[in-house]
Amino acid sequence: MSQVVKMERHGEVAIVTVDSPPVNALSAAVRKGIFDGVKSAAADPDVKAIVVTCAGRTFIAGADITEFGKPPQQPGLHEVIDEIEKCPKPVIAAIHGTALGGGFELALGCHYRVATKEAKVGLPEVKLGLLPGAGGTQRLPRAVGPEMAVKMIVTGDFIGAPEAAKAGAIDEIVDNLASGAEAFAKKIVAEKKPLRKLRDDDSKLAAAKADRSIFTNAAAAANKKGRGLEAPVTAAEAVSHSLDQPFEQALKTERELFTKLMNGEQSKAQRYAFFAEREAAKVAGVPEGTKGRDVKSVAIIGAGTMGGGIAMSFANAGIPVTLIETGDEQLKRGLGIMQKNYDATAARGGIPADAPAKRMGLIKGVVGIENVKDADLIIEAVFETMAIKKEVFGKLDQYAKKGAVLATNTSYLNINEIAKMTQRPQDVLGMHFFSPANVMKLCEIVRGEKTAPDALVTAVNVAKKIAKVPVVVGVCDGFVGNRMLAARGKQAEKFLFEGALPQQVDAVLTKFGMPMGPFAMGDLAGLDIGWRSRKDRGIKSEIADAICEAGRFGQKTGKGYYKYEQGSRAPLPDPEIEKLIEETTTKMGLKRRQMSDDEIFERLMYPMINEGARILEEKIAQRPSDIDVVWLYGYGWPIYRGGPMFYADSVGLKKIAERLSFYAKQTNDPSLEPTPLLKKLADEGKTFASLAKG
Ligand code: T1G
Repeated sequence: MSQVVKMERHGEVAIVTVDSPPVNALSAAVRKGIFDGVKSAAADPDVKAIVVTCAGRTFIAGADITEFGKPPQQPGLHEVIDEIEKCPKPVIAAIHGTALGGGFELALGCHYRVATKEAKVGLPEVKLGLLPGAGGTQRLPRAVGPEMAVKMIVTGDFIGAPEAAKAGAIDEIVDNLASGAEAFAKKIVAEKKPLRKLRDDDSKLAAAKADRSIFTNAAAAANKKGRGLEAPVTAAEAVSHSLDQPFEQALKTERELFTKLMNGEQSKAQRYAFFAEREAAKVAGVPEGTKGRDVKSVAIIGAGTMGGGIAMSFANAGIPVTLIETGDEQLKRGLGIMQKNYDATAARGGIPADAPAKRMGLIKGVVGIENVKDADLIIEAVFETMAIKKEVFGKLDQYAKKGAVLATNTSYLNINEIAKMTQRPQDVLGMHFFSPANVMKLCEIVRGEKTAPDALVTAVNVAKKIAKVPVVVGVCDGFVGNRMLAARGKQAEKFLFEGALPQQVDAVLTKFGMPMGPFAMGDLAGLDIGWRSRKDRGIKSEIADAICEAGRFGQKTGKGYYKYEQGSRAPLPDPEIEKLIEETTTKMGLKRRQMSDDEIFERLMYPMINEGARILEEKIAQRPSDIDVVWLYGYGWPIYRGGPMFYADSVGLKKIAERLSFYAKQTNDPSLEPTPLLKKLADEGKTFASLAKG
């Protein structure tokens, strides 16, 4: 047998075991090992049944994504599944962990399936811009019915083994996988059960033949959730052919549709994003094998919007937190907002009805910072001024136990300054959550100049534990995300003086796939925040200031760059704003002009990419893909476009450098000139991705 697949005999049952860490992905070696194992067991006269199982933490978690784009190696997954399905002896899949993608498709090609209660199954290929390409679109509808199948395939959601058993995809839930699967195999043989093939069982399709709206509804729902994504709609189409094409032909159609997606731009970007997210959690520049500190108790300081959202993130992950405020009133208000949030989510079915009580039960509200004394991790989320943060960290130094990690949620203040308020700068770092903190997945882990490696690894581990996506960044104004956002915002601001209106600028980005443009974002966050900060720094911005002077702070006042109807968050263009812009620019003696969408797009996108290149030059980000992860999970960058640096490589750095130079001259703004790193890569015909290869 092969290195990664073993075959042994337990009496009349052959056990084919895949052992290919970390997730038993279907690499060429694994496929060959299973193929050979099943073939030789089928030929062995003493073998009456075959069990396919996996060592390690999970059943096969899918095709080996690292092999995509490389020349295919035989046997393909289809051949392996065909070998199993046509085997003259019953083949039973023994599932634990997460049987996903090609792994679940292989299990569906088996004659029977058993699983542990904790196991999960799913066809998440759409998350990679693909669809199940090894028969899943045809076997799953025959196992569970087309309606449940198309929903699972179009969303990529996993389901638990008990639910899958109830629906007909799993035959038995076993307590002990090895003995349970073997006993099940012996029972099948003893009872002379038929070699049941899903391809031959159309009984669950009949009901849906009359109602094909299940496919259009599933696709429409997916489209609503992931605007612009091709895979969900194509996957729904593939599943629908289970009703109108014979099995073999529908498999062929599935293959064609799969190949089209696999070779398309969207899947390349989504597969890149899959690995980029995992790469980001690997902290560069810490000694190999650095372990994180034990975190058994967490305290959060500040029950405001951010502190409350962070507390909810821990509670959502089932982790108890102590939430500390300076007074009962503030604490009560903060807990009240969380309770309201949970109740609203439960009311719309987002979480179980009993979840609000359970999760609020994990959040212990107390008054007084001395309550941090037992915490292993303390996250400060108080008012965003350096003076207050310094005061808090001075107290943390006094009350926190030795070895506690002291994290600030600041979105741009200097962590090194804050760390100086303590005798333990090695324990201080940033955990920059994005608002709303209980929803947004990104957490920028800000590394201070003295932050200890194990403190960093601790913060990364905790972020992953609360289902966040951690990215380690360096100290600078705005770290990675907000620094690039500021570069983009500076250009957007100029467009209003030059001739564009907020709605034109925002539409250019929403057409690209961003959830909203800079002006709608400003209205959402509140224009008064920027206004106050400009006044503190003595900076004038005539149009933005005039808008705030008119009391238009954005959604919170029903008017900002846009107007908002009562109870609606939809931004509506406001003629008042057009008038205000005209008047302000006329007073300034400016002549506005028609701006093209292309110019607006390039002058929003390329300065942002240029700032990303500066961030790499200054080593504020460890790798270009980290910058992409920040934008994918912190700002809703469309997953099918990979991230700003991935996108820049797809445009070509030469073109971007040329356009930046052009705009630098056209707008007399030397800061737009391509930064040396971008210029060098462009001149050498290289990509940002080439930096990651070292
Ligand atoms: N191929 C290659 N490597 C994979 C992999 C895969 N399918 N899945 C995970 N890894 C690596 C991952 O990069 C990381 O590596 C390590 O395993 C642990 O992953 C024909 C074509 C299984 C739920 O989409 O959802 O089948 O960083 O950090 O949080 O129709 O991994 O340690 O070096 O995510 O415990 C379909 C993708 C493929 C499943 C485990 N399958 N994987 O989560 O660990 S397409 C998927 C996951 C397909 C067929 C089609 C998760 C997980 P490293 P991790 P985790």
